[in-house]
Amino acid sequence: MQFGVITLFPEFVTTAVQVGVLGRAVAREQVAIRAVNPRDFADDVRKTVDDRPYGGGPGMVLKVEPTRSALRAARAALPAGSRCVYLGADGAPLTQAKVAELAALPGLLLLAGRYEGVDERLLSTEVDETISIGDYVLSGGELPALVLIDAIVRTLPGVLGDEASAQQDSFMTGLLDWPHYTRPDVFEDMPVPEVLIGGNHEAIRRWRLKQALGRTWIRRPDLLAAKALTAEERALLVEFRAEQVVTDLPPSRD
Ligand code: 4GX
Repeated sequence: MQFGVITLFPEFVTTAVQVGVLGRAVAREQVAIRAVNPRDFADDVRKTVDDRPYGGGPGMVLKVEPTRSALRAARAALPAGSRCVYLGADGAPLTQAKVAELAALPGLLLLAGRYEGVDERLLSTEVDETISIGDYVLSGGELPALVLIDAIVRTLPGVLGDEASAQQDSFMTGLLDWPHYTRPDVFEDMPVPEVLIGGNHEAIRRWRLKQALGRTWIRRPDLLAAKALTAEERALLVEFRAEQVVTDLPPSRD
């Protein structure tokens, strides 16, 4: 898959994508990520990319002409059927379903804004959709673009090993992950749950499913409400809730 990123900080993007799973996918040429700077398309001697907002107010707005030239130069290098996304807090929330949808494309052109935003005429003519990575304010769209690239690339076939790609199913099920443990079997009086040491794979599967259901019930009831549970899952959640009530009680005095 090929990505183009329009950014005033190309080194930020090209450096970040050299690390970890993403960096390995780039090194193996499973993905290509190219950053294009609107400043390289500014035609005046000062290399102007921003200007004051019509109507007044604080801050600056990214200009149409150099940004559109950068977009078009990047688009020319992407395969036919690629899509253009603007990253902004006013976009549709990013979900794993949206990640899966975009991962099926041959290429993605990402516009990372700075300042108070981008001239609306650029968004209305060149951008297919706006995506938000969450309800908080950042100082630019580069981190959201990197979040989107990372989330997409790790779903591409051959990028993660078999073990890790099975793990990724966890979010696809609509449940949070279960707790994980490694050696030592006792750390500062805290033992690893007995069932994980026993080697009874069916008991371990049930324990993990129960913990995932319980955690989702406690931490993200909204996710659980959206999920249709099997009879086994309902029974495990009933068990988890029964155990919670008991452990939440103060210790007995007799
Ligand atoms: N999820 N930002 C966009 C520039 C901007 C400012 C105002 C439009 C209007 C963000 C987020 C995010 C910071 C990207 C401001 N664009 N992007 N940028 N949250 O906060 O995606």
